[in-house]
Amino acid sequence: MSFETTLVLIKPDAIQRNLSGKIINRIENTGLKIVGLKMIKIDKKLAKKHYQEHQEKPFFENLVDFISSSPVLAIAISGPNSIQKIRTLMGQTNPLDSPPGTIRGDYGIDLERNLIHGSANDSDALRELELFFDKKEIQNFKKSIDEWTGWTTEA
Ligand code: IDP
Ligand code: MG
Repeated sequence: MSFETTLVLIKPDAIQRNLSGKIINRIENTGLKIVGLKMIKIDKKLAKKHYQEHQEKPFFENLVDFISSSPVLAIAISGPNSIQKIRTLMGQTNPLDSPPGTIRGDYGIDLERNLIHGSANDSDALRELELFFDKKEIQNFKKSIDEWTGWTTEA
């Protein structure tokens, strides 16, 4: 088990469709812990940095335009294996390939408007968290239910 912090973005489509509460509820239900949260309007410069791995892709311009089109919620989420757990909760990149029970499977039909971003791996998580949060904006705190969810820090 690895103790990790990951970055989630609740994308513009989810905010516009009033789905952010439902998505946050699913994240909280897992036992993972929200340790940072803010609403921001991503500018083009930040969007390009965040999606730098896709800069050669044909959909890059659309992706940058979409993520900066309307506010998002940036959320830092900590806990055991949080990177993989969030990816599992999200479903596949294309909502069509995402089974019911996943966020993209339940709420999406469009590859571009797929509601949520989650960091893909350790190095992406570190890089993306730094783009969206100052260290002082991350709250490391205990909850009394931690022992019941298996939320433990590694020694
Ligand atoms: P991920 O969000 O599941 O990690 P990535 O491959 O990192 O998926 O792609 C980033 C985002 O770019 C996706 O969430 C999706 O909105 C968009 N995207 C990915 N592939 C395509 C495509 O082939 N056409 C249009 N948009 C795409
Ligand atoms: Mg990705």
